[in-house]
Amino acid sequence: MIVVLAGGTGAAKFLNGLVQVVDREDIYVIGNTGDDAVFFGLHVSPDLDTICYTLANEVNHGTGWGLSNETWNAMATVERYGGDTWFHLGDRDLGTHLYRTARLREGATLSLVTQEIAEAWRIGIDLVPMTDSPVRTYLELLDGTEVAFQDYFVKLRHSVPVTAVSFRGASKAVPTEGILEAIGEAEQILIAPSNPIVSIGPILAIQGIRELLEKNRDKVKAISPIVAGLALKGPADRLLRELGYESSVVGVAGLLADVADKLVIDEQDMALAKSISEMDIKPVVTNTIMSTPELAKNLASVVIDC
Ligand code: FO1
Repeated sequence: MIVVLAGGTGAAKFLNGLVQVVDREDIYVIGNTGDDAVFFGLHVSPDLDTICYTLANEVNHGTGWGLSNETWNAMATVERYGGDTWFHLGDRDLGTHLYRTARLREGATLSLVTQEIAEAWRIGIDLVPMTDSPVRTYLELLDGTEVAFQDYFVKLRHSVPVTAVSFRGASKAVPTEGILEAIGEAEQILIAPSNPIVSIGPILAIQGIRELLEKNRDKVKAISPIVAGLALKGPADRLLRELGYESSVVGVAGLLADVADKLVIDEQDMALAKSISEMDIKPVVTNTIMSTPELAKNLASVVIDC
């Protein structure tokens, strides 16, 4: 079994490559829920939904999140009333949040509801939230205020400097049932090319997960989401710098060296391979830009075989 720690769009693209080289039933994805938020009373799990929609080939390719062939009539009505519409929930996507919220209210766990949603989309992999407990990523801004992840990422367009990141609830959260066993049994554990601070960080903050990865470090391979010092999408490069890390594959290696034996980096970062190997993590150099499903497949096969 291949266990994958995954955030949002970058992880989803990588998984779309992985399912072309590994049988879907052998893939077990631990998804970040620190981005989760409630809008209009509805529980939204963006990273879980992005993975689900992408593997169902139903994701909106323009944005990398939400559903294709979307309409925005419900939001237009909210707009008419002057309601908050900065977080865009399409009419098709709303169905997911209506169902998830109703099931949670009936007492179902997030992991059970996620399994029902994944099965309904026939994605064929195990998609498991990192915990069934509430964990929320907060970012502290220069003026000392703390904002929830979506307020930072969408409302503020992640255009504000960050001084600290915290995962509220993580210290009390236990891993979803089955996660620790899956990590223990896995032939390989992959850390997807997601933001190491706000997408992978929350997963590693759940009791027992980081420790178990350290114990199984020889099976862990990470793919850098940073190429030539930049994030391909989102604020990973700025967050690294703002939180005192180098915005480079060396910075990513510093963050993940305790839990990963290998770090897959792009050819553009070939010159940094030596510095990485001096950090006790083995560099694997290949093309990591997944601009087509074919390239995602190539990356996945390099990762599996290295
Ligand atoms: N990202 C945006 O930049 N703007 C949005 O309006 C937005 C809405 C949205 C709705 C559902 C969903 O599953 C994801 C959505 N995202 C949106 C992406 C979301 O912010 C994710 O957390 C990021 O992709 C980071 O993983």
